Amino acid sequence: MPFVLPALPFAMDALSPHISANTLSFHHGKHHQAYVTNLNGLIEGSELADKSLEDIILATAGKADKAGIFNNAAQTWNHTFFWNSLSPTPQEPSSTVLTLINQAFGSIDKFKEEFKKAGATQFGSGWAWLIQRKDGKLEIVKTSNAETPLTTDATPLLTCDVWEHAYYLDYQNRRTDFLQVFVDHLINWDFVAANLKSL
Ligand code: MN3
Repeated sequence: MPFVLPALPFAMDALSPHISANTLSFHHGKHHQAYVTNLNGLIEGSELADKSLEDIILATAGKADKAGIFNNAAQTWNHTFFWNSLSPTPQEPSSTVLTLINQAFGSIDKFKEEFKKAGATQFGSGWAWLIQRKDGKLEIVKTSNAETPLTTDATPLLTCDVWEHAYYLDYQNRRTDFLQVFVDHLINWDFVAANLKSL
């Protein structure tokens, strides 16, 4: 079965004014859709055609001759994870999440600073992530282009897309302003809590 673009988990205007309906309509309806369409075209009739998205990502990661499939599969997965990382209503971290944040970063404000820094210093296109290591500790990492922590033994908890298409219509070149809005207004802390692995 071909992959299908998942519906956004909120209305197109639900994140306004932080992320406009105009940005979301292009980002979801054009960019995310293109990754899904490209992926379906690339795997059609191949041994990957009946595999899960996660299995396709793992099977093609790091293989130069499969870069096209990896890029489109990982971007399909990363974008769905990004939509779920966003909340239309302000949220606070649960006590469990807050304890882990404080252990790893010292405070929620320090977490926000480090997350913003990761996104701002990702040269070119990519992603900022909050991940959970195998020992349970939280960490912030950044990845280039389509790269995703899904291919490591860490558990992704939260992501912010820092490709220009994620923010340019609303913030132009001001990626840091977009990241500030993300950490202050948009984080879906319930999603972070749901992604924590039980130790
Ligand atoms: Mn994007």
